[in-house]
Amino acid sequence: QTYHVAVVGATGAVGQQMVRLLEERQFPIHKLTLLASRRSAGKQVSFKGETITVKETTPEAFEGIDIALFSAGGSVSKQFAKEAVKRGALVIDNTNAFRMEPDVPLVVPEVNLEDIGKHQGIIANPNCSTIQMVVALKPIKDKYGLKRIIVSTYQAVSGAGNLALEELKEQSAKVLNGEAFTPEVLPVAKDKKKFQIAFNAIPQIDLFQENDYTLEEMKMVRETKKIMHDDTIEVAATCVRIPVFTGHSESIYVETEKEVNVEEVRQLLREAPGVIVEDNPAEQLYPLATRAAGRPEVFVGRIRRDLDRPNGLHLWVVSDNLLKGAAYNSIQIAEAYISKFQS
Ligand code: A2P
Ligand code: 11C
Repeated sequence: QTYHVAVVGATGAVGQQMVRLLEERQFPIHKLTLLASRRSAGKQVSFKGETITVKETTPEAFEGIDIALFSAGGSVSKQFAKEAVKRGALVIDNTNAFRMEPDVPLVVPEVNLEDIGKHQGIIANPNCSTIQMVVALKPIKDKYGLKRIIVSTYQAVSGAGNLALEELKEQSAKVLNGEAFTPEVLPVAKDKKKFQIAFNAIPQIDLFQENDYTLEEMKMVRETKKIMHDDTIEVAATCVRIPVFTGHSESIYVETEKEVNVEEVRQLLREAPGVIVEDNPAEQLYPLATRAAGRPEVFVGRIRRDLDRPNGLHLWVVSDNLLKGAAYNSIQIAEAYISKFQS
């Protein structure tokens, strides 16, 4: 069987990766529809040697679509995802629009594949920084139990989209050339103030919430509990944007129920699906964003026991935010849906 697939946000940082992966993985497609805003209607994209013309996203554009991959921002998903479902599509949504709704599974295949079976037309793809963290922590949770997570992120600008990528490139050149500039995109397009990202670190990703955490930080908290089916895990996050193009890095501290054994943790992670352990201090081997970019796995290293707590563990976790954090995870969900859950 083959499918008519739509990518919504096909011209964006994630959408472009979705199109590339659909081609590269030989996803069973007989027709690909590429949708974006009116601004991009008429743009041409090549797919398997053919040229596809991007169309404006409208309710009617979803007629005949079997699987719709959304990555055009939460407001576009809110406006169109249900229109797609109404017309018979399965929606895999890579935005924050429906993630916390009880009847929408929030899926990382390495962690909670079985939740796909509960969908009512929409399956949500978690936030990039959550995905790489739960992939690394799932084997640890299964073996030792997880009481608490404290995570600090070092997130790449591509997480904020193509405009943010352009801003980092242009600003970096201007700083090096001593030219003046006005920040326009980061930290958050929809917030009042903008700050320099080149040669800087900005401790704000998305908007501040009433509790003084940012939305990105609260996504990591809520999504982790939902994906792991455990509201008792204590999670606190600090999310920081750094001038890296692609690849989110995370310093994660966890407290487990049972005492951890570092060599055993390394072995567990070596055997874990989707994980590559890079951990050898003697050889200066540890995960790097520059090495993770372009790869689908989650890289884990710097694994060490806390100096004071026998059930405390520190890890450094890196992954390509556009791939495992977004496009690749969505396509894994689509592939699992086709092979295991289609009725
Ligand atoms: P467009 O290129 O036409 O603006 P990024 O994450 O890189 O910023 O990309 C966002 C994606 O979401 C782009 O493909 C963008 O299309 C798309 N998009 C933005 N606004 C809309 C909208 N109102 N309707 C449909 N697609 C949208
Ligand atoms: C970032 N994590 O790096 C964000 C991007 O909820 O899917 C993804 C936002 C989301 O800016």
